[in-house]
Amino acid sequence: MAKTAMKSAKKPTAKTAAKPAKASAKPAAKVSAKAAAKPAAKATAKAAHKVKAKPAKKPALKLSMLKPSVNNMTVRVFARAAGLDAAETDAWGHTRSPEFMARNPAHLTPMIEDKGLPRGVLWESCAIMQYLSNKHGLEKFYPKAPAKRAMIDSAMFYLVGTLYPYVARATYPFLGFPQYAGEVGHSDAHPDKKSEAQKAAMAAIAEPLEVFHSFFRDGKPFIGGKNPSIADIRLAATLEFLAVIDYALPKWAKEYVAAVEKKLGKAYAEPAADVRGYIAYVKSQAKT
Ligand SMILES: N[C@@H](CCC(=O)N[C@@H](CS)C(=O)NCC(=O)O)C(=O)O
Repeated sequence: MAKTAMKSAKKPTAKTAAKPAKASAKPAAKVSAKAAAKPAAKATAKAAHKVKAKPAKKPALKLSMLKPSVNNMTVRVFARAAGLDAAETDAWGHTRSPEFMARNPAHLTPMIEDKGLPRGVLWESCAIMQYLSNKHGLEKFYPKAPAKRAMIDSAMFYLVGTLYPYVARATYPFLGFPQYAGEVGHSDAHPDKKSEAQKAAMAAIAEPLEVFHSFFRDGKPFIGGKNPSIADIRLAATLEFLAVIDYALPKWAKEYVAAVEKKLGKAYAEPAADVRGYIAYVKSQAKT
């Protein structure tokens, strides 16, 4: 993964190296007309300076991600919706490589790289969205007022700490993702026991889901109010996984995900297509 990231970082440098050759050819012609007034060496230096003034546009943000993951989809949607220029590196199969682990011992994606961070990298989808919102003053997604912000934080912590573990236990066996150590799904228990545990997790989803609706949305279109906040991006993305088990989402939840997608447009649809495509693939494999 680190190698891939380095490769993509090197590309613009190669392009940049090609451009000055062209650019310096043009000013050279102009230079000959003015040669009497200015020495060629000075003119060439000026031309080189002109080229330097237009550096190749570098992506502001490096994001290591896995396309089928809703944790990753969350940050991919957010980066697009917030207009942040993110260079995505597909970390599939690389998260436990020595290069990746040296930077991120938790081997988790999404992961961003940013010079301002004390350790250079940051993982955890919600922490990434909070950091980027703070850094770029994106109050539309993450309000500054303490009470409003606290509700967004509460919704996200509740999602990561309560809803997501149920979603993972219910869907990971079908997604082909490894389950968490210490859980029935991860053990060598009889398949009937694993199926029982999966069904129990699936049944447990309804309660926290309803809490998002009745408590956090509280009659508003989104947890954030009129517009989707980072908590809404996190929730809508999470619900995408439930399609793999044909979970019967309540009407409000279907309309809610559709509303988040409508508001965010391509910013949502593009990363969602990767998750949906993976689910469609997994389901097609299960049928054969
Ligand atoms: N709570 C974390 C979960 C991150 C996570 O579980 N990432 C998984 C993909 S869904 C991962 O990168 N796994 C790769 C590995 O453990 O090697 C978040 O919201 O970012």
